[in-house]
Amino acid sequence: MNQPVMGGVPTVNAPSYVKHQKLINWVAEVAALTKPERIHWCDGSQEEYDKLCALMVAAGTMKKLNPAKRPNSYLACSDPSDVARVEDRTFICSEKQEDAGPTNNWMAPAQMRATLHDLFDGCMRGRTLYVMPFSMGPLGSPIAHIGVELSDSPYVAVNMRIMTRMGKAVYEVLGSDGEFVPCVHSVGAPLAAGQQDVAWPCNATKYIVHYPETREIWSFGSGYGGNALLGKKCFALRIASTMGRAQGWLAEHMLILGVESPQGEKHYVAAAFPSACGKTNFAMLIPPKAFEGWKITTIGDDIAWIKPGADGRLYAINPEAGYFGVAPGTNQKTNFNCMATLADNTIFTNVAMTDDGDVWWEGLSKEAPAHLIDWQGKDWTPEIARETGRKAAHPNARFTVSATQNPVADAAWNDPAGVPISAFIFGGRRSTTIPLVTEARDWVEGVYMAATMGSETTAAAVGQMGVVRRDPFAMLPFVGYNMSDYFQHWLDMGEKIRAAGAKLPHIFCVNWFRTGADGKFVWPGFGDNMRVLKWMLDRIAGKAGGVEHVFGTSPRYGDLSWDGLEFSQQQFEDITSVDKSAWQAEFGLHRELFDKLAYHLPQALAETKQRLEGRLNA
Ligand code: O2Y
Ligand code: MN
Repeated sequence: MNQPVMGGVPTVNAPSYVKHQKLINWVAEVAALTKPERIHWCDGSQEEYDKLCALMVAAGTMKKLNPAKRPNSYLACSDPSDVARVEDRTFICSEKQEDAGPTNNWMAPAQMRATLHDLFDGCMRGRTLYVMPFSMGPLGSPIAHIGVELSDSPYVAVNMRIMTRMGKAVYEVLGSDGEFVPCVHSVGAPLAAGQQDVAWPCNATKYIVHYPETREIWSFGSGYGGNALLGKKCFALRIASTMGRAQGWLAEHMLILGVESPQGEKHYVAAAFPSACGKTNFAMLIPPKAFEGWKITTIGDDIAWIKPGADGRLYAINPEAGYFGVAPGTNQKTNFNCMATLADNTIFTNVAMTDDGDVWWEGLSKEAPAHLIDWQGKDWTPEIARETGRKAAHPNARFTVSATQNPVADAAWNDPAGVPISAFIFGGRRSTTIPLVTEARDWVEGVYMAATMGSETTAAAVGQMGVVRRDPFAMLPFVGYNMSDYFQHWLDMGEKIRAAGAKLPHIFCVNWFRTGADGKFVWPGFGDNMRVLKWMLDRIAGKAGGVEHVFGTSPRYGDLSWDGLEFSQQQFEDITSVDKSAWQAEFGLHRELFDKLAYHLPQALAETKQRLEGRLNA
């Protein structure tokens, strides 16, 4: 890892297998600016991963978990100030402000470049700059794209190895002049000569910056999740959404799952939910006993890249290679397959540690252990929790684990061709108003449903929790350009598929989260969501009934299969009823959204709103 230092900056010393001169020059440029002590070109090997983990254990960044309980696994605990995505510090720096739109923070690129230049100047002093080539999607897939992240965080390097196809093989696809998205990341904590490092270096000043026109990402000050693993939200959603718009494809905040009937009929559906609404659980769902013979398999749990295939249909890949899921609430009952996935080879972040060297988080077991070390390194007992309300794990605590460990990974999860999408599902967390499931009457009404989605906020982003915010397509923090142009892109994609004579995916809107008078969820959710999925497949096959209402078609009580579940007609009413006054208020909120997005708002959506409101009031 050590390299000769020339005038305070290490020589680049690219390995001989790196043939891409532009990439080598860029690494040299960034090194000249950031002034790391050494440069390490990641090869993505297990040996490299093990060495970096050992280095972090020695530095106090990670603890090795008891190998008898959790083989090959680690716990990292972040600085308490660095625990989630920072949306208020996330910027889309397009030349024109209107191209970022009213839902994104914006700064002129030249001004941002000047600000970042000062921050990045010498920011890696005393640290190693890791060069990480990665493919989002199977190597060489026509749907995949390549990025290279430069980071001074070994935690980022090991997480990127799990979350992306990272390493030497990427250079073969890149060749001498292949395209890549340059991603620069620093924790923003330079070390003076002899200065002792802290366990989780970071900086109070944070910038997560995207230049959509030049397709670059620069991230400063945070070492956590979506702020630092730049292949994920920054590339696979914000930058990729701009690439998709220019090139005629979709980059979406969607899980992808396969659903196969006992007769062997198989469909793939892509589903968008806001952060921390149970996407990983849905992607790994186990059907209830009464659904003997039905199989659910996972392609991806968070992001989908979707391109038209030769037959005009939409084909999707999961651009990621692992899961960075929320730990709290995950247990054998809520997500058995996930717990099996986490049995070994996992990095946990901000969960608690048991006295025998394993991990624990709220919701893992009914009873908490008598003693834990919490995510902040403090003693924790159930009594302390009762007295202070202090959680053992941070609510946004995460696991990083390879998709290959998922026992229900779909056979095609790594298929470069992707899988054909039969339906899109859009969901939000709403305690009132939105019915359990509604099928849109057509593509435009489906786009309207997705565009006007709202959801109660969760811990995945810094900010107030539990307030309803509009979250179009579950993409509010992730569209890398003007939201109204994004709506138009969806409408255009529908037109293109129709023009190609291909079948359009059906569009459904779901809400698992309606609550009763006691404030508790009425719908059991989890495995029982299979009942809703089956209705969708039957709709696609043209064999399920429903009732058409103002916003589309929903099942009647008798249209869902209730085998093995006691769920009364009244309970069904409670989660499917369409309350006129609640919907009038809802349309008021749609109007507020459309007022905000008035610039370039597609006429088709304004007309759809008028038509639906007219129907409601008729
Ligand atoms: O950076 C974080 O705190 C996690 S954000 C995240 C991670 C995995 C999947 N989705 C999300 C999200 O915020 O949507
Ligand atoms: Mn997500």
